[in-house]
Amino acid sequence: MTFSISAEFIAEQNSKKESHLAEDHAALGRQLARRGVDIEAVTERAMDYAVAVPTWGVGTGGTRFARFPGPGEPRHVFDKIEDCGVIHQLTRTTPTVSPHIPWDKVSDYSALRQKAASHDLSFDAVNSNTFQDAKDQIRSYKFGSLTHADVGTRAQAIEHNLECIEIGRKLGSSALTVWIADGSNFPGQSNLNAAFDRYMDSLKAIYDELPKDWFVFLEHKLYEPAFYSTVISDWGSSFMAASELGPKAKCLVDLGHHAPNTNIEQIVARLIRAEKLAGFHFNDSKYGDDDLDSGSVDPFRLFLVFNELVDAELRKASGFNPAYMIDQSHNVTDPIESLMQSASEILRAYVQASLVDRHALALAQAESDVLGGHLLVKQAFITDVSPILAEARRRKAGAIDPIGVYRASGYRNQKAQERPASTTASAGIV
Ligand code: PSV
Ligand code: MN
Repeated sequence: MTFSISAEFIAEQNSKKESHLAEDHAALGRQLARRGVDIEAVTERAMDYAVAVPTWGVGTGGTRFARFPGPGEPRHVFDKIEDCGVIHQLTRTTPTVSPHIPWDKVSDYSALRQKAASHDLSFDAVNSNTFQDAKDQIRSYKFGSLTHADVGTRAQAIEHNLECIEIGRKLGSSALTVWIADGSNFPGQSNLNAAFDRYMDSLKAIYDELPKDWFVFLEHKLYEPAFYSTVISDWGSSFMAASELGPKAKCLVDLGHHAPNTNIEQIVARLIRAEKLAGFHFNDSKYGDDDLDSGSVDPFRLFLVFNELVDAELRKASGFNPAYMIDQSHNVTDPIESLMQSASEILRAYVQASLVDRHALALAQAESDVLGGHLLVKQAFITDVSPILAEARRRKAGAIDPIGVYRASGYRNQKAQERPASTTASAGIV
């Protein structure tokens, strides 16, 4: 028997905080009522919101320099599912997991699906991996994959993506996320347009094999590991590719994949307008693709992204149905704690964005009331919606204080005993 956190334990821990939460929720309710906002409606929105957790996120990550393994790390995808299960059990915000192939390859996918279901989890978009060489792979991706100059290497990378679709079908997914590391490190190494043409040929071959109800999410990234040029470097290249491919191809926005100070919310707005927003890989950053915890460095930026999303949702923008996922590397924290905190911060941004008085905002904008418009957005951002988040969790039998309950449960120590440290584990993220 492996250790798990019981519903009784969560209820017992919650009972210590319930009366204070009720007071705080009621007080916030009165404050919001003065602004014409019904806290019950907002609490229900919070209860309905969901974001996917990446299987690779529950392992300790690392940098190019070192990886410092933590105790009780998951040894394989079944362990990862257990950890993802705890995140959902306590936060009630993460009912799906996003797998990465071949990291999560197994011989029996129905067993994996059942394991996930036993933790109230199902599978979100499958991520293909042609940015490193898999064991026993015939051709190397050192100089590229879907855009490699060698046709055989491209065929192998296409085949891998088709295998990902096959695995995804077995797991009940309906989307494939493609991020390639392809690019060049030296001017002259690669023909910039020929590489893009090869990308299109490869993606067309994958697109043609997508099941009827599937989407392919194209993930762009400015740089790294290619430091001179990246084939799908920005939302322009991604949008160009998705447009040429067709309606089942959309553009995924990883918050860390832009130049510093880029106005990401404006990119999001444009992709919504073009009906090409696939969804997100949430994380936070200070300098580049830092893969820090969502909302930890710049919560206002996260809020402004959600401001666009909620605006699109409420006006029922055509074709708007983004997939929300987290994509972070937890190098110095307990990954379960980081993911719970991140899910909570993402939900916070969603709830705050739901508080914007959109009617008043439209009026302010129409009248060029610059500061008036700004203050309406700012007022929503500075509202402490913590009682709504906690109450939404409590009503769904989650934890009022997820990290507190997790620490009190002793889950990590239990897993440290159950899961002997692996000597082979490499960096959890690249
Ligand atoms: C690349 O930096 C990325 O954001 C892609 O989504 C990968 O699948 C993920 O990180 C894990 O390496
Ligand atoms: Mn990503």
